[in-house]
Amino acid sequence: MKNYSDLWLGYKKKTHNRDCKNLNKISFTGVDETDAVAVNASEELKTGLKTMLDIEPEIVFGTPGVTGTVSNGSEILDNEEYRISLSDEGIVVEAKSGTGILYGAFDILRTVAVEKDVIEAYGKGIVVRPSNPLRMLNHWDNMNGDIERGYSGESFFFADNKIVINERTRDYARLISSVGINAVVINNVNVKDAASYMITDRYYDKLAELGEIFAGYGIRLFLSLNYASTIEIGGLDSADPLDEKVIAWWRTKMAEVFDRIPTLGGFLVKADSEGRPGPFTYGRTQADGANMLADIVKEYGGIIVWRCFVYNCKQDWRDRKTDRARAGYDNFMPMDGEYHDNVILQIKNGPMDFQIREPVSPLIGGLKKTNQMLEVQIAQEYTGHQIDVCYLIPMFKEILGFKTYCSEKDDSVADIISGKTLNSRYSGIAAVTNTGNDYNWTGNYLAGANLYGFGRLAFDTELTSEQIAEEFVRMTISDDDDVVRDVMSILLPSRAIYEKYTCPLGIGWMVQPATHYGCSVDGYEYDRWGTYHRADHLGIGVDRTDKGTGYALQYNEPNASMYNSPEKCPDELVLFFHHLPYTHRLHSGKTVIQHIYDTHFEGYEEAKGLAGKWDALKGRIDDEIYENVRERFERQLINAHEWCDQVNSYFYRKSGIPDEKSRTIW
Ligand code: GCV
Repeated sequence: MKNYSDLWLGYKKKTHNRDCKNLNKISFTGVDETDAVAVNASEELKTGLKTMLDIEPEIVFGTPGVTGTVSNGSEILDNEEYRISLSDEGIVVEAKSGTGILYGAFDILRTVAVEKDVIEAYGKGIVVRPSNPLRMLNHWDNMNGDIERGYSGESFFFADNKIVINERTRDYARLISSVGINAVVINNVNVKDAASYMITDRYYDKLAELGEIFAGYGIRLFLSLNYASTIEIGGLDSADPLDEKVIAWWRTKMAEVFDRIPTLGGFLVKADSEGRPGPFTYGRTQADGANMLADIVKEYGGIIVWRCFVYNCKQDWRDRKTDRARAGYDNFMPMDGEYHDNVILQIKNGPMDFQIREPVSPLIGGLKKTNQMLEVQIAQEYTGHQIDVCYLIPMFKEILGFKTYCSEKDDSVADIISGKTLNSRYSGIAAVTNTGNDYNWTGNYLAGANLYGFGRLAFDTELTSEQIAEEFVRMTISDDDDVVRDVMSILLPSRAIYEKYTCPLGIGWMVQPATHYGCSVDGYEYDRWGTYHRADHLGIGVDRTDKGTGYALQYNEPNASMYNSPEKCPDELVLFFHHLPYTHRLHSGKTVIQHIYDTHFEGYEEAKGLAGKWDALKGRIDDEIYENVRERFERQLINAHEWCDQVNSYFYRKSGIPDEKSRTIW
């Protein structure tokens, strides 16, 4: 008996497509039986179709290299593209690689699982090409089994400083490849202690085994790297990227690493960030550090994903000049064009840190000659800890759709990370993941929608939040149309509701510093992290205009002018960019203070509405799922209630302005 859920690979009995003769014979064209990924695709199809429809398909492997797919740019995408068409007697899946075939197989299984008609879906033939070359999950798993910002149990990769490989490992690979993930970083970006020894004999065999399992599902294994490994494990006294001894050490080390872990894709590096070592110590730039490693791993086909989360985390709260929001741009823009072609800069979606609302980082669309990757977070660090329901796909859609004005056309974030805008060699999207060894993988069962949705969206940025939510519900909870409608009506507004009862108008933070869950309006106000709301008795917000920190000017025009002006700035971000009186009137017609009161009262009421909708599902869905989410809603309501009352009371006490509607404020 498995101690974990199959999630969307649960393959329940289906009624539609039972008489579809084409499902009896599925031909794979472009690969043969020697391709391990295609063999896994065939197994998956057999299991899925047998369980869902009681069909035992004949799988016919074709000849390698006869595919008609054409190359148009990215080698990764060429290999992952697939075509599905109907033949007289069956279905043909065509691709250049086993991975393309596997994605085609999962496409068919999804069509059946959501009860779509196979003939209709493939009758005219489809060609599917992923939107982004790299679609990555970043685990923040520590080798002792803890997960930094993990809300769903312990790591399933590590326990007691050992690597764990079991049935769950393969099923994890199946789950994430089924939604199109093709890269996974298994360890925390904060590489310390045992994790520094990941690139030593202690772990090579297990990593090689893990890499093989992932490779069988078209996924490349990546590791987070301790930038100061030369000191930490190499016995040198420096990690200066220009020091010959350091370079020589890495050369030898990387030769060994890629020899022992042949499937390795490369490394993720957090340097000069929150106490982690980096090139700044030696007066070198981020480009010096990234390029040194990239040049060495290049001969093994490796890439260096280098994080841009570099800022001063020891700020004095009295200092109004230093602005953490500026830091990414200030530290990385000056070297645009200097990063080598197997370096990718991984940029958090906002300039601060995964708040419920932030502007898009100006680095994205600022950098014009550098490979870029967007980093989002599905681990709900600031968005409810997988206790509160917060379906994040609508937020990711907004980010992807953001127009950066970096070029005359194809200038959205989605365009840039797809590689189209800058013709980048490598690009894509990564999510800090939300999984752990809980039975349902993600703590709150509904948080599974973020894992599912991230993968689907990374693969196809055109999908809508609604489409993704519907697929998730149909494949994991129920096919019943009423249930699907009801669960979707919980997921879809949940991010907006979470935003309403937490921090207003883009200001962010106001959380308990120790956990990042629960309200504490001044929790970060007098701390060193550069995260302030600057509220006084007259107003609130951070002046990031040309008269303040100047952050707004880091954007391309017309975004810079829009954000720089309190009149033009969108309401939802107005306190991120401006310090405004409580009486300032928003575009909505409300004053800032009335907006705060209204959204908090509404947010709490709406959260109760979501919980009520969930209650009404009792008996209509699996009891275990029902109870799991019900219990979390209970906690969410306590949380939302606290946020509502604390925020409203705080600002009433600061401003002295009463609520127009005379509701209870403490
Ligand atoms: C992995 C935030 C989190 C840290 C995290 C860091 C990062 O500061 O609170 O836990 O560290 O971001 O993204 O590196």
